[in-house]
Amino acid sequence: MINPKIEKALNEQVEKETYSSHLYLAMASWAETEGLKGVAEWMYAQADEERIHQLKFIKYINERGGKAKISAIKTPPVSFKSVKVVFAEVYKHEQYITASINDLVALCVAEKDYTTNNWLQWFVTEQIEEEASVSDIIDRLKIMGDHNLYMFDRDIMVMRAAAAAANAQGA
Ligand code: OFO
Repeated sequence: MINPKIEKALNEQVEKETYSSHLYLAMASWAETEGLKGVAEWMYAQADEERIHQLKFIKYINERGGKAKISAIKTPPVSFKSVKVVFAEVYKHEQYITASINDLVALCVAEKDYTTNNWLQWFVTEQIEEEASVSDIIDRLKIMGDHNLYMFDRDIMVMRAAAAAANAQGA
């Protein structure tokens, strides 16, 4: 049976992963209406990944004898100032999620829940990748500048397709 403190913290993470998915969906929709197809595809795919994270937490809580809670999620912003602002927001958000995963790990160690700690290590690794890929995109944006958004958008579309192909091969 899962420790109630851990169950509560994992349920808070369900909420955070759900908000991540909502936020990226909002960014995808905004980019689509701005004609930025590459950014939109990247964000839609990212929203799907966050939904998988959300499900992983839900299923783990239930599997360990707890009860996953599905709560109302705050509305993400509808529009954004620029692509640069969007990716800066994504980076900030992922750093927040990384800190949250680290807090979960620390709680598991304090509560001697080594099973959940072990299970969480997948997310620890995932966060390294998430932060690195966004940081890479921010660097590209800096190099290309605002006047080269068309190129950037195509570039990010190619990046996403390559990542999807690599994932499909690994599956
Ligand atoms: Fe779920 O990793 Fe991003 O937020």
